[in-house]
Amino acid sequence: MLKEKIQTALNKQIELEASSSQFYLAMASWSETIGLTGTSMFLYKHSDEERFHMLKLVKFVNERGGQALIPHISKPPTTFESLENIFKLLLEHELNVTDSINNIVDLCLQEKDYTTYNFMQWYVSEQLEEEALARTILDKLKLIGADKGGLYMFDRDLEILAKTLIIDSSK
Ligand code: OFO
Repeated sequence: MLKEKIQTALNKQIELEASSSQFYLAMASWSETIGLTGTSMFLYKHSDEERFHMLKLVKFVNERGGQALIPHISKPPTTFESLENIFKLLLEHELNVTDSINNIVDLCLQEKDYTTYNFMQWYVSEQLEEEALARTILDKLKLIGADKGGLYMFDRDLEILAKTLIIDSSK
């Protein structure tokens, strides 16, 4: 049985993952409207991944005898300043998510809930990958600057990357 404090923290995380999914979906849609096909494919995939992160938590909470709460999500932005702005916001958001996951891991240790502690390790590794990817993308965008040819190549690279991203629901 899940302790109340752990359940509350996991339900907050469900909300955060759901809001990540909506946020990246808004970014994907905006990118698509300005012709950045590869970037939008990558962000649609990222949004799906976040939904999967949310679902994994929902199932875990319910399997442990708790009750997962499906949250109400506030409306994400409809436009963004630039491509660089998108990935800056994405990295900032991921850093918040990492803090939140680290807080849950701390709480698990305080409450001696080693099952949830083990379960959360998957999210710890996932955050490491997501932060690294967002930083790499931002570095590339800084290098490209205002170069239109570079931007075209960047968008094509993200299309290729999006095609290789597999959401492994068996993990
Ligand atoms: Fe769920 O990893 Fe990003 O937010």
